[in-house]
Amino acid sequence: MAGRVNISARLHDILAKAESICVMTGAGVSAESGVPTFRGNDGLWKKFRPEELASFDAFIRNPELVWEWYAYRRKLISEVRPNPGHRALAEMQDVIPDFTLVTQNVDNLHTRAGSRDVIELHGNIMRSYCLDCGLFAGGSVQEIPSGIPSCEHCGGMLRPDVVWFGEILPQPAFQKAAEAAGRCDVFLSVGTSGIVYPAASIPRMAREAGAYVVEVNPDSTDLTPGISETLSGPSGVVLPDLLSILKEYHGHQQN
Ligand code: BJW
Ligand code: ZN
Repeated sequence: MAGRVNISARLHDILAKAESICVMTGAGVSAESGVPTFRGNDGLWKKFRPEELASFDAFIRNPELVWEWYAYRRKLISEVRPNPGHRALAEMQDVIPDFTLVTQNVDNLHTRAGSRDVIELHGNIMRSYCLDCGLFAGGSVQEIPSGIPSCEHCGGMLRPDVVWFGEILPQPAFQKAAEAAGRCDVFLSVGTSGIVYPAASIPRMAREAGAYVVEVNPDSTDLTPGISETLSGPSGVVLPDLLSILKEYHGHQQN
């Protein structure tokens, strides 16, 4: 059911003409599935802030603790389901000719909702790789490690395939995201606080290249001052509304 969110006439007009849309999501898009966001009290695990656990230094200092955090989160994520926000984005890819979905999330929920070619800026919590030989392991939602998992090939210590503070983002992913932001007509920044760089620079790249930048978030964020229009509400409500509008204007194309 469309029409619950107040969308300007200007945005209607822009959505009607849009040929290229780029969306970047953050933890807020998964909040309605029951995955805690990073900042705010629900982000705490055993009294640790994510910033205290999400670094290579923290991992080397106490790999048991950091793996315990990831095992807890893998289990939690494996028990939740994509929500209407994820599903609306998965449908948008068949409505808009040039549609790119970029996510900071590591939870795999966009792919589980049916999105194809999701650009993962911060990796994927379901994968691990060996610190010694680089071999990738896991990938199974069911695989919840206990203790420190080790490499099947060389016995080395595995680490989660995610991007921690101080680490470089996967360059092909960042490059593709920057290109999509640079060519889109509409950029949606969904459920992110815009605090963590370089991901937070992507909406600005879109704005500088001339896109209409829309923020979907119940709260204002660090990005809000540079945004063209704010749609204030939960992504599970706003994104299905945007999808309905896009379908009205663009019809439902089949692949
Ligand atoms: C809803 C909702 C609903 C709720 N609907 N919305 C000083 C200045 C600038 C930069 C730096 C600096 N000091 C250090 C840096 C660099 C650092 C950084 O940005 N730090 C900042 C914290 C200051 N960045 C890095 O280190 C990055 N690498 C890098 O820069 O490399 C270059 C370099 C290397 C070496 C030396 C120097 C430079 C790497 C960043 C990696 C981030 N990794 C994490 C963890 C991933 C693994 C894991 O999950 O365990 O990524 S941190 C965490 O934050 C995670 C997230 O992807 C990321 C962003 O969080 P997000 O998604 O925005 O979540 P929240 O919780 O912040 O916000 C949720 C939002 O949802 C809120 O706004 C809610 O209102 C909203 N919401 N319900 C819609 N229903
Ligand atoms: Zn190995």
